[in-house]
Amino acid sequence: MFEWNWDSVAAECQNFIGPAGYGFVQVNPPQESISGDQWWTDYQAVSYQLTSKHGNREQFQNMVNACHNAGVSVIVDTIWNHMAGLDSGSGTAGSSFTKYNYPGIYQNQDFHTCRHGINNWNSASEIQTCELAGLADLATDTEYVRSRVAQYGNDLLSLGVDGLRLDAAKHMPVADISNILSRLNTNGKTLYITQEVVYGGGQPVTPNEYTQTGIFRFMDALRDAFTGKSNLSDLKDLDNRGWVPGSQANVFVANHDSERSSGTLTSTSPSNAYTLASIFSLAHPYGTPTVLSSYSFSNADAGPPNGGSGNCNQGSGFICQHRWQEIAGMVKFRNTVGTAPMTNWVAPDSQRIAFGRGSLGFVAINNEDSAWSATFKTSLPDGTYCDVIKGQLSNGQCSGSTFTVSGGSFTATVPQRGAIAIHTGAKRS
Ligand code: LAG
Ligand code: CA
Repeated sequence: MFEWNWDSVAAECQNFIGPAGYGFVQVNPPQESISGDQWWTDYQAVSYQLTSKHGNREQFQNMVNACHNAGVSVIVDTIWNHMAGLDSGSGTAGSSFTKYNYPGIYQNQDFHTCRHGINNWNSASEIQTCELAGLADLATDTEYVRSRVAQYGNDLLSLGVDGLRLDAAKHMPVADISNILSRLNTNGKTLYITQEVVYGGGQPVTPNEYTQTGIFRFMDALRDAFTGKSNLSDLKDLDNRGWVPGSQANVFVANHDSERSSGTLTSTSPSNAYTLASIFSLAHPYGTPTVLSSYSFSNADAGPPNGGSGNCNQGSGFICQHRWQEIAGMVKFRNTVGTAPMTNWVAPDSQRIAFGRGSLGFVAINNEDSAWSATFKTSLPDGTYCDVIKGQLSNGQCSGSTFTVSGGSFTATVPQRGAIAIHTGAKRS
């Protein structure tokens, strides 16, 4: 829920995120950061006080509780690699700082001695000890920094946080991250960890070194397929590409950085590409999908509309991808199919695919400019199913169209640049 404040996330957990069946909600960095209207001030940490543009400690705690009450776990974006890069300033909780001196927390000796940007991306030591975007790079190899970062992590866990996005993980050696993680008091809870390790061809720091990592090459592969640069039909098996195993992979169609970069899929991409890619990410067994929910902008630096008080009202400026029927419908599909294997794969041409997930669900994606009518073989039980791309099952009725499975097959017309999906959790009769 990119840039939604704590009060609005709390409400959305109860109003939609929980009932829709999402397992987790991921929120922005909650720690004190530099002030300013731009969204990226969050990534310039000033202290570990939970007073940010998104709310205070009490509001944060209230959000965690509200989401938990709605059955939703909470993932927090955390910044372990660096502190603010501005020469000086004061933070969202009022703390004054100068670069390399954040009073009461870190001083000069707590930062790596490389005091310039990363120039040589062929050098692991530059990537990990020099300054990403000029941000003061913490000496995560030292006892003090590790213990201080872990203290912050433990504070979040004490408030009930269930998972962490490790911002700029690529810029910290795996050994430093695992040392800090080992200091967390999880009380037996398995934390959901997703590490930001952007793949760079030929670079010495690779996602495969890290367990539990975001798969940026998944994002690129979907962009290429849905813009016709590569074959959708080549995305059948994603465990054979040298990416991390699916069980360790966090996949997404976009994140807050990619939607501000050129040549990426965004919610306004032509030919329904973003929606189709999102459907694919939720249907395919590889990885654990994240759905970005973001806001419209004309200036890439601009902070959220409505002061970050997120809502899905018409004209709010929040895009609310998490509420789109195609996406929310596929969340329930995924919850229904679980780990069932891919079955009955067909790809009659390079931009048309269909597959089942065991005997629990079936999806067809048509990335062509003409409709695709076909009879699909499936192991779903006989019956009439809601097309969850078009609507949901409520009070025994489908709000969209239906398909009828009989004797191991069903006939459907998949709209041009469209998809259909059925599953046993939305079986009408
Ligand atoms: C991330 N993952 O590893 C975040 O996903 C990404 O959004 C963060 O960059 C980055 N790492 C650092 O945490 C964002 C903006 C940057 C911004 C930075 C710090 O994309 O543009 O840099 O947050 O606020 C800004 C200015 C830079 C300046 C820097 C330091 O844009 O020009 O050098 O601040 O003052
Ligand atoms: Ca570093």
